[in-house]
Amino acid sequence: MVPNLLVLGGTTEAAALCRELAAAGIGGTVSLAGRVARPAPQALPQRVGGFGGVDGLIAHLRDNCVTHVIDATHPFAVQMSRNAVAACARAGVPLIALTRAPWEAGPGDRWQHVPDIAGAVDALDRPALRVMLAVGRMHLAAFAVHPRHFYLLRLVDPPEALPDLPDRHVVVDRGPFDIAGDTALLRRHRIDLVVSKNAGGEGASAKIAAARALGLPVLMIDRPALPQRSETHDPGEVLRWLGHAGADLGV
Ligand code: 3Y8
Ligand code: NAP
Repeated sequence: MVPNLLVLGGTTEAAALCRELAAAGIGGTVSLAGRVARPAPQALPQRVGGFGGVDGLIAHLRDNCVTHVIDATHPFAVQMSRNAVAACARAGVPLIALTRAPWEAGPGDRWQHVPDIAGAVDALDRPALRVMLAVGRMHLAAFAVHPRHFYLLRLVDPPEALPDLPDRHVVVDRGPFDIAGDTALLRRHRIDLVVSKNAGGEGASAKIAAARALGLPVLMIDRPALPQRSETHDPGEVLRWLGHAGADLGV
């Protein structure tokens, strides 16, 4: 069949996959939630906004004659991934996830693993520190229970309102980030501790390497559990999977 893909995007890997699909002349659409004001342009036609839960996604698959779904969302985008598994199973549309391996601590890393955002908040119940809180905008309010710390916040968009973190500095920037830049940022703000999701991949890893270089501890937020589905870390495997799943790739 002639493929008509739906790529659930929002990551570096999704953007790279879209470039490969477009170069191969494979038709599809990349989808974003609409979390940020000016999403980066993508190599495939883009749709922005939720589908309306599982039923909304099923209707989207049907109404747009989607032949295959590639879930290339962030490992912390668990609701989207759960919905994709449920919708594709009910609609009978093949699904594969393009993910990236979690980071693993190496020599020189001083990581304390916590299970989730709440675990990171609990782990900050200690005397005043200077904390780089690079977990985005959506979870900042949870940290307001520990106002004594200085927080270096990095956000994609200028914040309309910020939770009650009285001692903070906001950096508005979007990744992918680089090690030299993040090392300078940690130094400039005399950071004692970095809080990070275990995003994996390259785009968010600079702050982890910078913390290692500066001998700083990291509160590493482990990934939430994701539903069982076909997964790969390799965009080339996605193209092979498409061929095996009946897509006529014209090659
Ligand atoms: C809207 C779409 C690309 C994609 C780039 C990746 C790398 C750079 C690093 C830090 C950590 C953080 C955050 C981060 C990174 C990539 C990737 C990644 C982390 C964009 C994008 C969208 C989003 C949504 C945004 C979240 C936020 C998370 C900032 C595009 C730029 C912290 C994740 O303001 C908000 O509401 C922001 C929300 C979800 C997490 C949060 O809870 O706040 N990403 N990020 C996507 C959509 O609408 O569907 O414009 O490109 C994409 C990228 N952000 O093309 O190279 O692949 O992970 N994104 C984290 O890792 O903790 C920043 O500052 O060090
Ligand atoms: P989430 O909590 O898993 O999803 C919440 C709802 O947002 C979903 O049920 C869906 O709404 C909508 N949604 C999420 N991703 C979507 C997409 N790609 N296209 C269309 N709708 C989407 O999602 P999230 O963690 O907020 O992540 C949102 C986006 O940011 C995703 O594209 C993700 O890849 C990207 N991102 C997230 C993080 C992170 O730390 N969470 C980091 C980097 C990038 P409906 O139920 O209405 O369909």
